[in-house]
Amino acid sequence: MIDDVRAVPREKIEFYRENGFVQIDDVLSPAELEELREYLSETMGAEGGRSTATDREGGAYYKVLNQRVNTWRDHGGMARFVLGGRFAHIGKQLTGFDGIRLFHDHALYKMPGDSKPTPWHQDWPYWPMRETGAFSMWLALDDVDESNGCMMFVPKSQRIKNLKSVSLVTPEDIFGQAGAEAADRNTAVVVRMKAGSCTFHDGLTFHYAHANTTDRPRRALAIIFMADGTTYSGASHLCTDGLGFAAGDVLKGGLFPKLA
Ligand SMILES: O=C(O)CCC(=O)C(=O)O
Repeated sequence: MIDDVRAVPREKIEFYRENGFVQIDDVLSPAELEELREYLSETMGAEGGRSTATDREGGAYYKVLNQRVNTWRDHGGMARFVLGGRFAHIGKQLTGFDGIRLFHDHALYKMPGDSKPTPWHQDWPYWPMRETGAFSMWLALDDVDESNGCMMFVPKSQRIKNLKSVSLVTPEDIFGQAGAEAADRNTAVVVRMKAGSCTFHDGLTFHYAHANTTDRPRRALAIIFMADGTTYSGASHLCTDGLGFAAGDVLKGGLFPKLA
């Protein structure tokens, strides 16, 4: 397991709490990065299994993201990285939560060819949670910049609540929603990173990813974590449907393990 506990510098914690995102460099060693690339490639190429590919080649969503949810349920090597506590412990320090549970992971490839940007959105409105605070770790498996799908974040936009989810395929302008007036896209921070580095962002932080204009996939792994004690809202979601949760139940159990 990738489960060592790393101390996060105070200024990184303060930056996350103030701005709703932070960049953490070199969370994987070169050897770990190579190992994860191999597992990810095996997972993305596999048929069947317990993970879910959200679209097929040629589909509108696929042009935004070639995505596979819950790779850890398919591949022991992916589980080594996703369930290992390294990322969860960084998230625990950033958020200050008493405990951190896994919500899900997803492999996020931005494919070459007819690539579309990931439009500006917040993540939390897609998640079936009553409490805010859940967050994502987004790990670059390739060097990323504006040419192949690096992310941008609007600082302090995590303070904006009660917006509606936007479609990633036929994008609606989130900045035009009532309640979003305080978010200014002109303040967005472009986050270029080396492979093996990552960002953490709050589920409410406005973010965007550029289209991939190169001739190779942009590979990323994102892991979504939530505070221990987060409760189910009752909304439908791929990761909770059919599991018997009632609105108000704590999200826990074997598919949502406590990792930190
Ligand atoms: O990888 C991308 O293009 C977007 C990722 C994203 O929106 C997220 O991880 O929340």
